[in-house]
Amino acid sequence: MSGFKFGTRELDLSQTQIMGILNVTPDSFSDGGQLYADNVVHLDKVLLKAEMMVADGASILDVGGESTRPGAKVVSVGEEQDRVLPVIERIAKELDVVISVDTSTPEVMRESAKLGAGLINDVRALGKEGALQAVAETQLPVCLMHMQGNPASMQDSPSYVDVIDEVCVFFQQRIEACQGEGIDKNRIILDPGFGFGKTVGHNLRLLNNLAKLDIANLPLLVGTSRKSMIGAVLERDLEQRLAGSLATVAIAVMQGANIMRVHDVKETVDVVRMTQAVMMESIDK
Ligand code: 7PM
Repeated sequence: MSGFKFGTRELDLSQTQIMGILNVTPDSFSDGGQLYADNVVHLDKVLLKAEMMVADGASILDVGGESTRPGAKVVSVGEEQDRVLPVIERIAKELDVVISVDTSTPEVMRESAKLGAGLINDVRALGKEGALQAVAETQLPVCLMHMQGNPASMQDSPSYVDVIDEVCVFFQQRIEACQGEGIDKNRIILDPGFGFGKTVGHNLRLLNNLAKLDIANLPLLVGTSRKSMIGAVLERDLEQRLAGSLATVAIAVMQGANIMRVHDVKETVDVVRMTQAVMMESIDK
């Protein structure tokens, strides 16, 4: 699994890589509010935050312009492009990092690829019309995330016979859909989608059984940072979820997670290094 290609860059996924979250949305969740306010992207603030995350050890930055929070406002394609594309262009010019674009929109996928993105991260697993074809054209790798339902209603009444089985079946189906459009298996990363159409119980079960999601040896991406499952267990508000988030990082890394999508890069790097040292029984990397 070492030497996974992200466009022009390559990362060794035998060591867990850190993906820093750069939300360019008006959402206060995930501290996006400061980077995007009064309907404009504050490019210099975004770049400062991006630089900091890279200095702290992030090898991937995930740039997102559409909030997938339950009940969030629908964002037009034009608006999403205005939020995301300038950020990608600027980071690609100035930083040595893989740029991931958190989008479900074919036009945004195509334009992002032209500007230097190295990964398409789609919470809808290329379910939108034209998304499979767009990714096939870009030649970029893609993260396929599992979600039950759609962002507007996914948390109304999530229900599974067995959440692990159903996530695995979903992965198999989306992998086949990708292959049908000419997207090679070795370009695919899988993500169980914590919080996306799942109760706290479903999320805890998935995290405790992450190693069972090993499908065709494909890399796993995990995003639990500050999510409501942590708030529910610890009864903590958003800004009080760092320790809980870091606990989930150790648990995921122990089970072979290849990429951790997080807000708190510096702290996560330490937990990843410590966990890997235990797994290797050695202080060398
Ligand atoms: C509101 C609710 C704002 C939820 C933002 C979120 C994931 C992702 C997101 C994930 C992958 C967040 C989420 N979560 N992409 N995008 N995996 N691949 O917590 O878990 O940032 S958005």
